[in-house]
Amino acid sequence: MTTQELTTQIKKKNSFLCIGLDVDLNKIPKHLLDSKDPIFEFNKAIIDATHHLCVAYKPNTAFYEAYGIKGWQALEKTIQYLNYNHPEIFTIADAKRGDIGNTSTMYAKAFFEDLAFDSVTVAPYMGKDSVEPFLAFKNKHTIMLALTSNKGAFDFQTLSVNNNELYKQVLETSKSWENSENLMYVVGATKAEYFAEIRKIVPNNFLLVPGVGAQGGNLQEVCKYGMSENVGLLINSSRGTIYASKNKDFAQAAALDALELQEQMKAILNK
Ligand code: OMP
Repeated sequence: MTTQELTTQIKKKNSFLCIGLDVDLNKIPKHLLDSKDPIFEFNKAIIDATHHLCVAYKPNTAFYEAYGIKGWQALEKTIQYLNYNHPEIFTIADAKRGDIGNTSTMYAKAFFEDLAFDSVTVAPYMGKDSVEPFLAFKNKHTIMLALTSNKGAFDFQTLSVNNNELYKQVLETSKSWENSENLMYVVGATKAEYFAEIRKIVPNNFLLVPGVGAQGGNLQEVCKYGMSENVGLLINSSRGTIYASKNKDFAQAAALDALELQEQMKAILNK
């Protein structure tokens, strides 16, 4: 999917919501545990109830890998269900990969070719040759960590390097990498006050913004400083949306939470 197609979807749906499919068997409604594939059944119900309100889904692979082969099969079924039924929806494998070049190529093949995700999250720590193998894939997107939503972001990401904060250096340096037009960046919603500075360096790239809902980030603030001409934001909500209810009405409750976020987004887009 191209970023142009993503922006078209955003305008059509009046939404830049990404729903995080972080499935924890301890948190899903008990009645689903009797089914053959509870993770997939949960995802399918959430997708069926919310697909008209969001433009992206982001399964975090940790929540699948934790359940071994069954978890990985549920991830595969989920992405196949999405690509077959909702090919216009942007898909993010939140895997935070990155390694020496030949290994990164295999990670990229796993997520872009085998599982057919539109994008994957990548850590920048190992530098250019660890990220460029992901960027080599046409019409696929590499979402690199810039300034993350957690407290530990201040351990390294804001340290001064060459009189520049490290996360800013990451943004600046990565702009010169081959196929850098395929880059998006992760910036936490809990760091709203940093968005204006970030937009000076990357005015047009899409930013994946996790941290609203359960982590307390503020949607209005993020949009005020982070929105670009082509919108340029994907705001993620995982726990706050998918676990809105623990009961049989979980999918309707997720849809209500998503609707609330989408209505806020619509108001912002139409301002
Ligand atoms: P909730 O806090 O439940 O909405 O989930 C946030 C999701 O975004 C989880 O899958 C996190 O792993 C992920 N995430 C962050 O919370 N903070 C970041 O800085 C980066 C990510 C991410 O890359 O998506």
